[in-house]
Amino acid sequence: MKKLLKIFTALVLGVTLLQAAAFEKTAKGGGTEIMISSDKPLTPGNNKLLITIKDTKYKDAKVSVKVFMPEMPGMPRMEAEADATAMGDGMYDADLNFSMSGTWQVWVYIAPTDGKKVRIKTSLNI
Ligand SMILES: [Cu+2]
Repeated sequence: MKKLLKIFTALVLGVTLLQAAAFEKTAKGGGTEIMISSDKPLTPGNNKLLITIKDTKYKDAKVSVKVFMPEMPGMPRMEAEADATAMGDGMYDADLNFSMSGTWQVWVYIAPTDGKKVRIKTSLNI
């Protein structure tokens, strides 16, 4: 019975963790690492991205995100930008509109209160 309870608890925990982030990706740049995640699967249109910065030296940083898709045959360059909202504990929320499906370049800017601004480049598929 105890064993069953353990298995059940593990299952519930597992499902909870899965629901916690439908999308997750780490990216590195400027000597630091961030995690980009989303509660919901990414879709064309509005998405809320959560940026987690582990490095405590960026605790009170201003974070902004630029996403873009370079020009494609018969299609202009597409771009969206957002200032992220600080949620505490190195977490930042950014609302971004991805105007179509495909591969998007993601540039995350971290501007510490004191020191050099950092840019982290990555990409994601929608
Ligand atoms: Cu495109």
